[in-house]
Amino acid sequence: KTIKPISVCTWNFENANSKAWEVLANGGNALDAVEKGAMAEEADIKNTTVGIGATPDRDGNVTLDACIMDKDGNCGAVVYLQNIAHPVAVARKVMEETPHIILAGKGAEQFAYEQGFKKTNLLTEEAKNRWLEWKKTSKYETIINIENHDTIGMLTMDKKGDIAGACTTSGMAYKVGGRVGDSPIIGAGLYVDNEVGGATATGVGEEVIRTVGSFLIVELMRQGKSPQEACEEGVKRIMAKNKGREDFQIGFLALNKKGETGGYCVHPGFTYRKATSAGHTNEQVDSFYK
Ligand code: SD4
Repeated sequence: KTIKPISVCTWNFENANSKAWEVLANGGNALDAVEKGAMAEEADIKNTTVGIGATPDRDGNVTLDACIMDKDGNCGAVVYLQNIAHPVAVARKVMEETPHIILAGKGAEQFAYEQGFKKTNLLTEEAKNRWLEWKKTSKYETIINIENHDTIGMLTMDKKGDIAGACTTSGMAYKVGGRVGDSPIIGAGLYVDNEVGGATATGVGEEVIRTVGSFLIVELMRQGKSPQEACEEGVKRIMAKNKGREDFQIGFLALNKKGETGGYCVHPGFTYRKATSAGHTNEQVDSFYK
């Protein structure tokens, strides 16, 4: 049976997903594909939720969260990382070069310098001006599908049929200083089990952490659900804890060993990008609220 490589990521991140696909199409492995794909998004100054150009916390500090997970269940993460443009690459170094899984804040930053990463100012003039404007009212609310919702979660399967995943973000815009979301938390924002598949999340991380969302979705697939059914159940679990609440978005994306994908979200608007040898597409995702 021939295995068909595939790359998917949250939202319509064409460049990032094309980058990951390029790695796979050239015979590269799933881990390199997710790292290179996620790094392409981190480098994009226009994305205000990932890497350079990201929106700061309410004190004006850009703090980044990222994680990565490979086919053997190895994983690495950085949380509350400042001044480093490629947190996903640092997360990979944590996985490969230390006996640990998560490094935080100053320690993560110091480790990054030791690994050869350069100090970079992540706060662009545009982001700073938007923050100064925000400070006039200091109203903390998330605008569904617009603000706070451009985290990239990426899942790939290579020609050997191995799966890897990565997730990288600056988290919620104008978050409280020190806040860490779901994205770098293994099992919440990302989970991969090479026997079953992988899942990743975007949206209000607090809700994803409460249900250990990505781990839940992988476990549901292990029990026989399709990626689509598993993502629907994941969102339903969250909504069961938030009866009647309509003020937040969550999007889940999943991939199984057959190369099947699925996604589901709370509100219409979440999409994912998919690349296979058949082409590159934007996939619309069904939602809990219509
Ligand atoms: C977080 N889940 O920090 C992230 C935010 C996000 O698109 O997904 N933004 O809670």
